Amino acid sequence: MESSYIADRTSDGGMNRLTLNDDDKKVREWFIDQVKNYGCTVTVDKIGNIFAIRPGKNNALPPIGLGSHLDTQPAGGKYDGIVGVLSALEVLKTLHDNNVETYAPIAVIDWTNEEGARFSPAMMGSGVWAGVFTPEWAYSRTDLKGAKFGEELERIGFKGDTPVSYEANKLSAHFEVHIEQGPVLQAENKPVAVVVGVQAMSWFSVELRGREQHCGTTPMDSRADTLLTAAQMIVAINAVALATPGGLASVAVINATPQAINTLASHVQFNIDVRARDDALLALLEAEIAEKCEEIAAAAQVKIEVWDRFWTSPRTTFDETMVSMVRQSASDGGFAFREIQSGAGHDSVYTAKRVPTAMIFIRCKDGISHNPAEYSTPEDIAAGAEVLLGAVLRYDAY
Ligand code: HGY
Ligand code: MN
Ligand code: MN
Ligand code: MN
Repeated sequence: MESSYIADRTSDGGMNRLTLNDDDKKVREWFIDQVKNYGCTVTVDKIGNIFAIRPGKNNALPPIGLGSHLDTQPAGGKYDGIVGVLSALEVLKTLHDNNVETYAPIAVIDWTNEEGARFSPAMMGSGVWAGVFTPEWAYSRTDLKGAKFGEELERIGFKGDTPVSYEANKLSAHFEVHIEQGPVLQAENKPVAVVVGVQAMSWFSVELRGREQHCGTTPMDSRADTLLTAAQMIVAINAVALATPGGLASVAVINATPQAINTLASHVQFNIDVRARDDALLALLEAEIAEKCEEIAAAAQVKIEVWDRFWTSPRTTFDETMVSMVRQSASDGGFAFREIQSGAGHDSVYTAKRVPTAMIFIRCKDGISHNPAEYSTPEDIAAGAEVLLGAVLRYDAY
């Protein structure tokens, strides 16, 4: 896991390799160095997606894509995304070391900004490639310090010259290995899962406007207390999701001004992450959360100035032929496995909009992820890479 040392390590061993920071630049350069050992040509597109292409017998065919991401959360783990790229590198190495010439070329891909933790939304690089976002919109996104995505991409030297689109960088299919980021495989004592799809999800930005008032002189019954209102909304959002089986809702970012200990907040911004097993349930959750928050604001003389669902991703179902190749590869490899729908978003959500796609999950300890304690055993990582190789060879022969 040499790549995990290319990062600002947090005190508890976490990884801070936020997209487009200096460590992301270094790990991209490390990745390009690695793939050169396996006879790959490298192209970087205009959103920084890196395609390392190993030629096959018939290079007129679009490559079989093996992708994931190298960016992390601010206090992330060493496996989320990284295992997918390293497993793909392992497949390249195995083909190279055994002089296997595939029929189609193989592309190992580092998708830009999968996490969406610094510049939202998530899965941005694969989303632009799939035609879901425009490059200009992506370039305009800013982080909490006001840095612009497009300027950061140029600063680290990874604003490539290849147009960023499926048409300019065709793939014939896409496989992705990823840690499960949940507890199911450990509970069932299985090393791998065949991922059949990804749940629906939306991200919101909410802004509330109250009144700055003196904490010491304003009577408790005549306040327009924005931070209190936000807190009541956060409790209500949690209650709606708790009461909705198959639904999840979280608030993990909040900003209040003026941040003076003796002045009631006049403005609060917070984000909501809503997820559900299907689109109908997501819509129901979104409507109920909005209704509850409107009631709370009305009772508090606080105005909801912004209620912006700035990103939504419908439920994704992966291609059955691809899923069956992963299933067959896991079974031929003698691995105990199960099928699963992913709770987390992945670049495969967007590649699935353009090409047949499937994913392989590997077990992770206690289901922990987006946390320094994230861990998968070398045996399970090897199992994931072996299932990936088997699926790729099946697809190549198909
Ligand atoms: O948000 C997600 O599910 C992923 O980590 N981008
Ligand atoms: Mn990931
Ligand atoms: Mn993640
Ligand atoms: Mn993800």
